[in-house]
Amino acid sequence: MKEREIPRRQDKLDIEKILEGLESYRPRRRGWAWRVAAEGAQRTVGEFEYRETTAPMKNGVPLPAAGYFNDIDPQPHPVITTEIASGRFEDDIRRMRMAAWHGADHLMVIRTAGQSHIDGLLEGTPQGVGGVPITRKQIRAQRKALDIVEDELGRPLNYHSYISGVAGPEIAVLFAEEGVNGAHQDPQYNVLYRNVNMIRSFVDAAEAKKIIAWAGIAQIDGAHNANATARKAWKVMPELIVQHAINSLFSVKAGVRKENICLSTVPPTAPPAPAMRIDLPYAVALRELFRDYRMRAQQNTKYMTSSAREATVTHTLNLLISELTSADIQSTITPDEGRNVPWHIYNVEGTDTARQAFLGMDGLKEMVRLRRNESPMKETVRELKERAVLFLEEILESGGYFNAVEQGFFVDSGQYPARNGDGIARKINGGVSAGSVYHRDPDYMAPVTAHYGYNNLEPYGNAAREDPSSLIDGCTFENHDKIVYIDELDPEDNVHTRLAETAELRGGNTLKTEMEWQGDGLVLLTLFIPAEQRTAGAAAVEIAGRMGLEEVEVIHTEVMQPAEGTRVEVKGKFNQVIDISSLDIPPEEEVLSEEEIRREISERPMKLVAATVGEDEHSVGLREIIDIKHGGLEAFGIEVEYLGTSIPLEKLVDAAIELDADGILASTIISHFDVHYKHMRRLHELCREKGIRDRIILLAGGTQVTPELAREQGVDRGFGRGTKGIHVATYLVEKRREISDTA
Ligand code: Z97
Repeated sequence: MKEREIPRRQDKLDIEKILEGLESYRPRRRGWAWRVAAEGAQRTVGEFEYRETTAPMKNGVPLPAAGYFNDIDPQPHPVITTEIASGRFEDDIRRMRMAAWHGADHLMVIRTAGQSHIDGLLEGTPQGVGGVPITRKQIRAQRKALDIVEDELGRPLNYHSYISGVAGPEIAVLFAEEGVNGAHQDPQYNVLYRNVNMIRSFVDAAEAKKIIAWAGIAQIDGAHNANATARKAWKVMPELIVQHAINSLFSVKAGVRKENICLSTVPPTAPPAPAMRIDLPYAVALRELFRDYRMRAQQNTKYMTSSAREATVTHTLNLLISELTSADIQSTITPDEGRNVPWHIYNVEGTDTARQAFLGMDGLKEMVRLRRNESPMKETVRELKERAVLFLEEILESGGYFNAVEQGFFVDSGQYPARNGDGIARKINGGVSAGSVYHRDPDYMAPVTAHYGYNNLEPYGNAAREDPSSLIDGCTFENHDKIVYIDELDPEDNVHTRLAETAELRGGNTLKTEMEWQGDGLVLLTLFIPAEQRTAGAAAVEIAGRMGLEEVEVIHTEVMQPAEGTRVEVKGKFNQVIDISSLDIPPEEEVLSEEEIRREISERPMKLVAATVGEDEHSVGLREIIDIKHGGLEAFGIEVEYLGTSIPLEKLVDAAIELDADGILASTIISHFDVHYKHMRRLHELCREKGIRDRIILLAGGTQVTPELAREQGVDRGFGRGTKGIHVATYLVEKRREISDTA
């Protein structure tokens, strides 16, 4: 495979190949990419005209119900985010591809341990040190993989991580060098949640933002962390607005374009709270105050438990707010955050929930209008804005932001102007790296492309003033060759040793179930146990153990009724490897499209006679195959004369002759002494005796019918368990074509 050859849809990404030559890999673009609105013909997808869709993808996995609409895969307007960080970047690469095929175009790498706590770049750090710190190798491998997936999909994919902590500016440089497209950057996050000194944080942020501006990186702020941290998230709404304002304006002053500044907003509450009544006016107030900026809406994960169903409903209601207030980026996290199972499937589910909801709501705003200037929206929005403005004024009165933080203004559980005195207070001269900010010397000069503040370029001439990095023939931003690439240093814990352990599983001959990491053996089991919650949990663990699962843990219980029973979900490990050659893989049944069958039948009508034969009164299965309601033969325009139950074979054949039918459909459920196969043989013989066998199609169906054995009896085709109308219709159409061709 050449460096960026597009894999075929049936081929896996070759991780080893991606890791090859990383030292010389160059990102091919910089900066954030928004989706491109669908215009003109692109707005019609299949039978539908959309209002808010974006350019289609060349590949993808359509939503499950798309099968009813010719597998259409329209793409909604907002960028869709998924957060991925299993701790093994090589496994995350595969997950990114899966999520991207489902429509995620913002792949966010989150880390399990605070990068903010690390005070430098860890170039050669293997997985496992302090969680998952960011390394150049990890970023480069993932960006390279995403470049390949971009080509497959024909749409840009945004790669994202955090610029925080005392190594923030260095990380910003790393991101600019490696083609990272989006980043969280907000000094308030450092101060409040990571206790990094506030002066240092704001100075670092100035530098980081300057680089963000140069690299066209989209910035996401950290205001939402206040509603994740506050005891009552809906109380901090005025403060959230203030935090957004501080970081946004700071970024503008550092040169970031407003369309790259994305406010991170989360609907503050969730049902059973009256969420829409509280969250919608908040979203409206925010968007009005920050009209020129972009909104990155996140789902509420504070008020979720381990019920994936409940989380999905909250997520969907959040999506309604995003639709009504035109969010630009929709973050999906995973509905499984509450169960701490950040598995592949949930990234895909979260992405699909967003895609499905947005598509379903396409054009909603044409019909439903927010009653913005009527009560109660009018007053609520106004009140929120006023509280935020008063908050800002009080910050000024108290001597500015640093003093306000010192006095514990932020993340207080009272709704401003109320204060409960439980805010996060930090000392101006305290925290990590306090006292580490110095004035630049008069002769200070840095020959770099993007730099904040004093740089004493006067003595170096005009060219240097325009472009200081020209003094050194370009810094690493212009000249990628100047980057020193350091590979992983740990001989034991590195990607190659990890991949060696799973080499067998990637060879194509064996399989092991997986949720997070190749070969992890993880499975999820859902059970209903007719017992109260604690007993049910213990029973579920016992049952899973007896089924052969190891390391079993309950991840969710839900009371159905306190005494009658409990729904339990357990995870466990199934540590066996399956040999693919030992599997009995049924051949794929190919069906014609519904349209093709309908067209053919309308051009050339088809008639069948049908009955259950012999002494057989079981008619439900046959009726389902015939019935229009469940996609039976009638739905395709095939005329079926249903003769009833327990019909003698002679009568069936005579009726076929009389009606000049194209085929006979005999249903036979009873199978004692192989009576069903005997009936089939007799049917075939009768048709021969009456001289119609060569022009009639004989079909036999039933739960015990094996297609091969049916054919041995002389009928054209047998249909067993699981047959649907479309299977029979496909066969009929194809068989009739075959008869016509040979006639
Ligand atoms: C999100 N679901 O998407 P550390 N800077 C800011 C942050 O908000 C965060 C960090 C840095 C969430 C992800 C919350 N955000 C989690 C403004 C974290 C990360 O380097 O891990 O300490 O910081 O926003």
